[in-house]
Amino acid sequence: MIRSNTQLILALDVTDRKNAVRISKETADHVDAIKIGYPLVLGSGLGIINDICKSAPVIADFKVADIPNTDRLICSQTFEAGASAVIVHGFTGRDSVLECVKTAKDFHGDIFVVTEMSHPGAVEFMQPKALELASIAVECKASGVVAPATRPERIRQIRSVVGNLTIISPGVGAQGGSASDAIRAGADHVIVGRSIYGSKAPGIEAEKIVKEIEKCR
Ligand code: OMP
Repeated sequence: MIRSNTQLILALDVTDRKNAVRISKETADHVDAIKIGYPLVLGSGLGIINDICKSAPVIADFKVADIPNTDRLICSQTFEAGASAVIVHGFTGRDSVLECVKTAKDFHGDIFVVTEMSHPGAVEFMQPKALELASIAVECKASGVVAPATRPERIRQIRSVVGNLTIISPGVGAQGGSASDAIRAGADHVIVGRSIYGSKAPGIEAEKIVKEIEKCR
């Protein structure tokens, strides 16, 4: 389970193990979870999940998007390695998402389904289907969805579909979105990467974002 204290999730997209462990320790008190993905796992190996989860619950951002059997194998390897949650795509359809949710249950883990991504290209194919992807997450009983902090109005619309599912929202800082706007629009957590891990003092930077979020509560 990810925590629900600060509403901040760190996206730890560095590739070097030593650096990753240092940043995770410096930011641990300010984050509800640390999201890691291909950059760090390809750079440091799957064992990095176990290292990082000493500081905070780990969300594995593998954007799983395959046939159900392969999805099951990917999710079970990831939960076995110590992850608390896995991010999956919904465009592969209900059977694929359901298999991920079923696998997560065996490990008491969470699945987050991507709806509309935060980058400009997401308007081409994802935006027209985002609300349907959100409703697939609801039907499959996923724990939550990923929705774009770069478009707070879309977070509002996605919230109206997902009810009380957890919304985690990337795109703050380097991609132009604001933490407070995303939270006000209905996000439960914001995901922040470069603005934190790229700064000289990641702990202080994380604390600043948490204070910004606290002001809009
Ligand atoms: P920064 O742009 O550096 O703050 O990092 C954002 C993080 O969120 C990266 O790890 C992205 O891969 C991830 N992300 C998005 O930026 N947009 C999305 O729509 C979805 C994700 C994600 O699934 O986490």
